[in-house]
Amino acid sequence: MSQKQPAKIVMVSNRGSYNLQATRDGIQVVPAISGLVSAVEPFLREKGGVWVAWGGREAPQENSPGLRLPVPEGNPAYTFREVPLTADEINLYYHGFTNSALWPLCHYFLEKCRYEVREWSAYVDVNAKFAAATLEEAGERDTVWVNDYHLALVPAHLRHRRPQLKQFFFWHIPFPHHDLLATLPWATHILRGLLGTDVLGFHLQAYVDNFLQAVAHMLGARVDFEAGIVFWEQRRIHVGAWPMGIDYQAFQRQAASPATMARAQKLREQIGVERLALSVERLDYTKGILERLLAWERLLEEAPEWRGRAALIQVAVPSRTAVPAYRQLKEQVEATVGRINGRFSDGNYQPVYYFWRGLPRRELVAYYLAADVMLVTPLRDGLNLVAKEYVASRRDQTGVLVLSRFAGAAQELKGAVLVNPYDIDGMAMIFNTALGMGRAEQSKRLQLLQERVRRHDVHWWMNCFHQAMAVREGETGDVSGSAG
Ligand code: GDG
Repeated sequence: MSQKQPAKIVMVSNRGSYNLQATRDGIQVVPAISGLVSAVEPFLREKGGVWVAWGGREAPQENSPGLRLPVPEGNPAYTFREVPLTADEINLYYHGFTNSALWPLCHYFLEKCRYEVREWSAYVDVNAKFAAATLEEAGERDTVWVNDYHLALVPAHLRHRRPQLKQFFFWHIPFPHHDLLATLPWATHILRGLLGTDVLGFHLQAYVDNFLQAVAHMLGARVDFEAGIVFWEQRRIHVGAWPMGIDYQAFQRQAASPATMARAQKLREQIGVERLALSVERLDYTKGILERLLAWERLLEEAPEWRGRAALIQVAVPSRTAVPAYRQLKEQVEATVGRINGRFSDGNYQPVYYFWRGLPRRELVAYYLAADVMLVTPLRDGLNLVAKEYVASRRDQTGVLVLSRFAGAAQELKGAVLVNPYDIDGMAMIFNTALGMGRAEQSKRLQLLQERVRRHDVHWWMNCFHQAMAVREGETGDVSGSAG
């Protein structure tokens, strides 16, 4: 890569802005949906750069080099660089170590963790593969931005191979206390891997604190807890909390579109109840879907006045279907939905509408608009963007956000009604309150929520990243504390 080219961003994440699907007519490039993509893609479109990611398909051969594609098709603005994974790697690294060890561990589901050396080895190899592809794409002056628990070893690889490369790492899920982290036989490798970066970002100060304590206790690293700095191998690593924001104005615009409003109206007419509740998430055991359904059932038992008058739409987006825990959860959720509908359906009334599919973005916003109450009740969640998206879509400032106290977003979203998703009776009571909340209180709460989500939007979040990197370059700013 030429030194004369302007510095660019090289994004690195397990799944990127596109998925590659092998069809009979060749490779189809399909835009991917995720909070990270919504946050960062517009920036890459504007400034150019490279996105290094697994395209979600099985590599055609053992040593496939990986496609390099100008994207978006028709109006290319940046490059998508594929890191091809073999069937074994997908199985051991992705379904295995990342989703059956790190994911449950970081979400405090110790009983779901499986620690297998074969899966760990695959994780090590795949991280090396990502690092090699990144080094092929990054010039000396570029900034590399690595994402999430799939790629914790990449920073150390990059530091070793190219010490001067500017690096930022964002960890999107909770970071557990070191007592829990210590159950992972390779925990110190994960910590050392992350310390290869210059700046390390989390959503919450609590995750920052857990990380700092972990490196102090488990690696014996010197840490300035106050300033959020780790002193490691003659370098300073800045660690900070920057809760991710959404594109607030884009949701407001979408919600104002006549087509979206008409769709929301139609949806309400079709369901035909006085009060509509909604939940949208990947079908994941961390999201508390089963517990929420049980609380909905309890509500209908204990507050029979809602029978015939309130319905819940549960959108469960298929996710990690190759992992047994996810398949098992799907069966449990579907059996529970069936039982509740069997017990309480009457004439045209159905208490739960369940969809096992993702919705197109436009449709999603119509659902947000149709819902009087949004139930976001994960058992544990790094942040949760859906809660923010609901808030941003409610232009008329009605609607109630019911939010788990174990979602990172609960720290910021002060107007939400907080629940403990482990307490089924308590949750049912709060659903009752939320369904019956008067307009004046709804509006007071939503104003507070919108103010926060509007100010701390995706532009604010990207700016935090720029400031943090500026400090790394010794220019200006303050990365030491929490910006949240
Ligand atoms: C991880 C962390 C953290 C969902 N269903 C549909 C759909 N979505 C979009 C939402 C939102 C995104 O996917 C989901 O983001 P969340 O934050 O809610 O949850 P995770 O997927 O678990 O994300 C989480 C996040 O990373 C960011 O750091 O907040 O804690 O677990 O943007 O809109 N989009 C469409 N149809 C759907 O049916 N179009």
